[in-house]
Amino acid sequence: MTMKHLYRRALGAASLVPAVLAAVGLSAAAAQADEVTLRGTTAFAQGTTFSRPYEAFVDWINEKGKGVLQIQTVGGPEAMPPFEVGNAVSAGVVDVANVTAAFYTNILPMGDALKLARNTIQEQRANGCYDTIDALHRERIGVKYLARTGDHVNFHLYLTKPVEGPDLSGLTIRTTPVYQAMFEALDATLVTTPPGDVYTALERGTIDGYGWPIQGVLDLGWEEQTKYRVDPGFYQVDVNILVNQERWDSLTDAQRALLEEGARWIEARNAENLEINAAEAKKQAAAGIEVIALDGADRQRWLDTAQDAGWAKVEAIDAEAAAALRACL
Ligand code: 173
Repeated sequence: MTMKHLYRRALGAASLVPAVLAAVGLSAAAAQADEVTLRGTTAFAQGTTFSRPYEAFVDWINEKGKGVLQIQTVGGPEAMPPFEVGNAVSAGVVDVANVTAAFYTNILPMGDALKLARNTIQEQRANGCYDTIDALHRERIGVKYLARTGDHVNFHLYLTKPVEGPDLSGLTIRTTPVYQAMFEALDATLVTTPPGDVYTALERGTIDGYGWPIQGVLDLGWEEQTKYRVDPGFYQVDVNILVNQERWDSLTDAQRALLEEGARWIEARNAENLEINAAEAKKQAAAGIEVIALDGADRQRWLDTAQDAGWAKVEAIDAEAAAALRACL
């Protein structure tokens, strides 16, 4: 080998160095770019009852997902009206949403069935119902149904004046799609509002009561304007974590696995709701909210109307999907 050749070789090797460095640099950059940040929103005010599980989920993901995936909450109902959140995650305006199905019946009317569940999300995953619900979300609104919180939490009617029984005629009640079919069947006059408008409506006397779960009344300061809670509770809260489908499909297996693991983690915490419900009922009593406990035939009518009117509504929307859900919820 001549000096000239050696020189050429050395030069060649040397000229590889920048190329290697560039490649290393590139792959380091690529590894960093692998961490994606999803933009999230919550339909419930941050720091309040039905936002808290989502916030815990986000913290869990951001802790475990360093270098893999992060979620940044870009705002709550102050930034986006709650009834627009479903549209936003469907259209990809946000990547992740914490929202109850009642707030997106404008795009997925069948979502109204989720509150009719009498089992837990763990049971729904085991019996295939989760897959049916996920498919409905994917096919109809382009959204991955990631997680469900709210299991074990029932809804109630809260009032500023007493009732004798299940007949709600003469009362103007704030509603969402959750209570609509039931309260309509009991002859109430209904006004639909997001949670953020309830306090003012009570204060002004434009409503005589409102539907809301057992949890969260004191969180929102509504106990000041509330005299009665009607028992028993009915239905079961669904507050769902949704992911835009295209965004979901663009993620790596590791990123999707992280989100799925976070979903199971937050769903396992639904069990804590039993204790929280009892504590909330005590706090309501301490705040002066009296219980109107329906019993006997009144109680039966209350609960039967909830179930019958609730299912009739979703059966009218899509009989086939309703039958599939009724068999597994
Ligand atoms: O009353 C509501 O705003 C409502 O529909 C709801 C649903 C789930 C949790 C909390 C409230």
